[in-house]
Amino acid sequence: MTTPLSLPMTFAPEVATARAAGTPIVALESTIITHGMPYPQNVDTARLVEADIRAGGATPATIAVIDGTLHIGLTDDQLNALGQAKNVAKLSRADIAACIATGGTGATTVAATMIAAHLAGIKVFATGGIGGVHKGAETTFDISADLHELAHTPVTVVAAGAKAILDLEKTYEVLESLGVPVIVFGQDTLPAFWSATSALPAPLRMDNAADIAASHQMRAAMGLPGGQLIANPIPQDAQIPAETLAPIIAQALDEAATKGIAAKAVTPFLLGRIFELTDGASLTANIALVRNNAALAAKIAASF
Ligand code: PSU
Repeated sequence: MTTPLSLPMTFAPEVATARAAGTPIVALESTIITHGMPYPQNVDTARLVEADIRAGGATPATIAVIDGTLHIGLTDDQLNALGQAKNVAKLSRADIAACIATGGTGATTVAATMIAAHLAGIKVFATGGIGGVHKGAETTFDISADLHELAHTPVTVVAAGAKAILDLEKTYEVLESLGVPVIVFGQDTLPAFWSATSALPAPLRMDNAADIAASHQMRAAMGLPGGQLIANPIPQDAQIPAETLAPIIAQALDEAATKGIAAKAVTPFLLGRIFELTDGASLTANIALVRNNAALAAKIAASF
């Protein structure tokens, strides 16, 4: 007989307090820190986003695996160390258990953060943009595990839509096939990450946090598995118009293809090149949109 293993999961002090008091908690991912933004802006942003959630009346819980323990909420020292660590694994559904079992350290993507948030009883999670169907997926089959996770795990994910480096039409087509509600906040078109709008119509639209929380609860009441994607447009004054970005994204994609960048390395490579090609403007917009998502997520968490 083998002894069942228990999950090493630990809560940061402020998260433990919020759980005991039953006050709202918002989960945050850590791949955006380790693979999505350069140091030191990554750590600065993580701190700002946590502060935004506190200002919105909720408690932030940044999630990561450190030395084989699943952390729900990080101390400032842990956040700072993760932001500077080299060769941190980028964990998704396929590899998070292996990382914990072998005592590893890794940052959680949207998919892995949803799994961890659900284990910790957290219903709302804020990030920048979800992964999705990559351009050229008809030959590479590169489709983010984030999409299937949204179909499986009952967490409401607040993002500025899918990242604009992706094939947005195919991404939303797959989400529809998987039965994932895509709710645009406050407008009739889907946002496109760094840009507030796109040519794609909003599958669903809601204008207040209470409706979003109610729709999450109604899915549970109906026994429907999975979460919801809340597509929250970047504020107008912080956006980069899609026309400005299109040639830059095309150049970054060309370079990725020429260099043979594949699998988990694609998204970090593209984000890094777009940062360079926009002289940092893409990062400024990314920070603004994550903070905007954190503020909405706090309101949704408070509505539960
Ligand atoms: N949001 C951002 N920057 C990021 C991410 C989200 O603003 O880097 C991360 C998330 O962790 C998401 C991942 O799950 O990018 C998508 O990676 P991939 O395309 O390899 O699935």
